[in-house]
Amino acid sequence: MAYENLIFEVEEKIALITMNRPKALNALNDDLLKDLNSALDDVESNAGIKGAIITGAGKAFVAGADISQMASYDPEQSRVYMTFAQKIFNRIEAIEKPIMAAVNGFALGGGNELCMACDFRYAGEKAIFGQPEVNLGIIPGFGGTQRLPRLVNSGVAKELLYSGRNITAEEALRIGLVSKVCPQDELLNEAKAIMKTIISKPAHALRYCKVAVNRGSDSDLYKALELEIDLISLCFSSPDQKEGMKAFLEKRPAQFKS
Ligand code: CO8
Repeated sequence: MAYENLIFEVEEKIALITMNRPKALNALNDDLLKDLNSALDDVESNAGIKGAIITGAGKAFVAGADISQMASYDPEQSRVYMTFAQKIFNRIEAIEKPIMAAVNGFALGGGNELCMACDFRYAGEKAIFGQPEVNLGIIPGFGGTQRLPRLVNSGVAKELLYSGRNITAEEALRIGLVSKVCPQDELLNEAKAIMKTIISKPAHALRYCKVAVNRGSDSDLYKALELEIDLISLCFSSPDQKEGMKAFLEKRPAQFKS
């Protein structure tokens, strides 16, 4: 499918979704959000796609919600816009395939919220992160008040949310917002390399890891541990579990089917 505001490519079972509205630094207007939603349909339904990378074209990953679109909104219009964006970001967490962000530049407001909805983040050296909403007289609406304190500690999150200050890739690494900072020109290669490693693992194991972490972190510890038991029990019904353990015992590489 062709998209107007993003580029969708599939290479070696990995979808590369490049947000591509560079004249507005990939700001998330309705059209770009609709394209992203359709791209996620592809990622979810195409059995040939095992994982996805979201990145941005030009100097931005995503510079936020589209300020020119929302500047004149009334409360009801802002609710519709936020609900749509939140549904899409929630889908990134719900799709049972690994989805990472390769943050190439500005990831501000909705851009930081988009990368936080992904499973994990790599940053280029030039990436800039922040939740500058207070500077506009609003608070984050695409998940920032909830996902940021779940990823970094609550005090660090509040300092960033209250001050609206931007941080560099190095600071993002220090606070645990990203797992790796890459040389700018190597960002995509490094993202593809880790995704290639990840998708070589059995699909059911990846799926259950994602479900266990995402659902478990929103529930009480003992319920979450029960969920972990249910999911690992299910692993024992998979031929790939039999193959993985047999291969270990036979001292040879596993040949996974999924
Ligand atoms: N929305 C719309 N247009 C944008 C945005 C944006 N978020 N960011 C940049 N642009 C546009 C600029 O207006 C400019 O357009 P033009 O060339 O027509 O004037 C073009 O992109 C290039 O931008 P700059 O000239 O500003 O580029 P610089 O390199 O000088 O600066 C910055 C880059 C620092 C990223 C700067 O553009 C900036 O600060 N952008 C805004 C960042 C921001 O505040 N983002 C948060 C938005 S709010 C949000 O995401 C909350 C979501 C939930 C709320 C929903 C409520 C309904």
